[in-house]
Formats: sequence, C-alpha cells, structure tokens
Amino acid sequence: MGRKAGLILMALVLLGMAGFVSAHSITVDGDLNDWNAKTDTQSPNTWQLYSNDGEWVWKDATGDERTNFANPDPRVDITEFRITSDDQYFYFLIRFKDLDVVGQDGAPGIMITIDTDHTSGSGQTDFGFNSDTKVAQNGNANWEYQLLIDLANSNVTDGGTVYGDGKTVWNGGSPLDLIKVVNGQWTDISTSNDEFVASTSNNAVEVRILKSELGNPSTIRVELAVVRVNPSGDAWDISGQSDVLDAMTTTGPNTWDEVQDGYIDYYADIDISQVPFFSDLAVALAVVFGAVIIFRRR
Ligand SMILES: [Ca+2]
Ligand SMILES: [Ca+2]
Ligand SMILES: [Ca+2]
Ligand SMILES: [Ca+2]
Repeated sequence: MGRKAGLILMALVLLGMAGFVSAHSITVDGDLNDWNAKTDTQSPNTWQLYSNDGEWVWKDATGDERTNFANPDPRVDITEFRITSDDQYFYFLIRFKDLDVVGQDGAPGIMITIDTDHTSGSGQTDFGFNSDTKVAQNGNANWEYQLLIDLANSNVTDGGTVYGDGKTVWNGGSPLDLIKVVNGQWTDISTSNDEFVASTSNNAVEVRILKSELGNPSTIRVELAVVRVNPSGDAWDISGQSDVLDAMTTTGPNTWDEVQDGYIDYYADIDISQVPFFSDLAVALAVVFGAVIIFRRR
C-alpha cells in the first residue's frame, strides 16, 4: 500500500472510531426515527451522553407531574429531553407521556433556559409564561436566552411546522420565541431558520435553533420546565405558587418537591465542543491533518 493510500485509510479509521461518519442532523418533522439513542436501560432522573449516537439524553421520571389541573396529567409529564447539534443548529426533542392536544388552551408550554456564560449571578432568573418560577437559587444558571414554545397557540397544528418570526407570542407573533433581554425588554430574536413540529401520535416536539443566534456557545447550561399555557403565552395559574407542572430535576418524587420554593435548582451542562458532537467539519479536518503530521514524522 502506498503512503497516500495508507494516510487516507488511517484517516477513515480515525473518523469512524470517533463517530464522525454519523454527523447528526435532525429533520424537524415530528417523526422520531432520526433520534438514535436507545434509552431503555437508562435510569430515570439521570442524563447520559450517547457518544456513538451523538445525543445527550435526560430521562425523566414518569408520573412525577403535579396534578392541579388533571389527575393524572400525562399531557405535561415529560419523559425525555434530548439535545444534539450539527454545524449550524441545535436540535431539541421533548417527549411527553401523552401529548393529546395541540393548538388548544391548556396544551403544554415548554420553557428551556439557556445559560451561555456560566457566570454566577449573570443573566436572567425568571422562567417565561408568567409562571412564577425562577432558575437555580444559587444564581449558577441565570440565562442569556430562553426558548419558549406555546403549544396552545392556534398556529400549532399536529405535524405542522412553526417558524420563528422575531415577535413574541404575547404580541401576536408565532408560538416559537427565542427570548433575549434587550434594553430591559423580553425580545424574541428567533428567525425563520428556527422551527418546531409537535406530533400527538409520537407525543413529542422536535425543535431546531440556529447556533449563531445563541452566539455559537461551546457549552450550554440548560433548565427545562413545562406548564399548561393559554394561546397568548400565559401559564395556567396556580394561585400563590409556581405554575410549573413538570421539570428536569433530580428532586422528587413529585415536581412539587422541587418547585414549592419557587426555584428550579437543577440544571445540566451540555458540552457542544467535544464528544459526541463531532459533526463539525473543521474538527474532522483537524483529525485528518493530525494523522498526516503523525505519518510525516515517521
Ligand atoms: Ca425527525
Ligand atoms: Ca415526568
Ligand atoms: Ca448566565
Ligand atoms: Ca427548588
């Protein structure tokens, strides 16, 4: 075998080992067959990095939702939260025990806070939808961005695509809001690059957000919470309490145990820059060049 052929073979082997060959883009269509991680053996209320599948997965406990509006209330019972990415986009998957309606008052409102600077006390503390809930009390997850998805809005149809439009749902905009505080105002910075699809048959919502809109962060610190919401972006109110019905947290057994103090203290860090998010072509090229250098030294 010639030296060049050897180099190429070596590069291919390295790429294969690192999982480069399965660059992970998601088609946002409500069909989940492009999410690969098999989570059957994952323990509830833990997260796991599936390197070979390029997916970070939080597996939530089932039956842990608050029951102020229905008992049980599987419509708001989160079962999984997945994140992956490619060169351009972050992809989120939120799965419910039984997402039975969309486009109707009382459907789930999904809130994902995204802390990109990981600096204690830096950023915003309030969850959206006037849900009377804040992120971690220690200030370590204050957010720079918050993704709000209002599944009660009439623009949400089963299997239909909803795009960002730079206008908040409470000002008549589309029910996909990527919130950043600009001059003290909650401002929707989403564009038509951002989209989600809700599927009642698959009990899931797939979302994609342009990375550059978040400033291309290498690590995102996220919190996740769900309310019942009305079409114009107000959570169904539980008087004098947090309106959050399920959340990503290790505190339990019921969501009430976490939110009774008005704070969701659990957050998770997803490192986009390293394993398993290897779909970035630049990283792949770096490995190829690394292999070239190794061969040249011999
Ligand atoms: Ca899909
Ligand atoms: Ca749950
Ligand atoms: Ca922050
Ligand atoms: Ca708490």
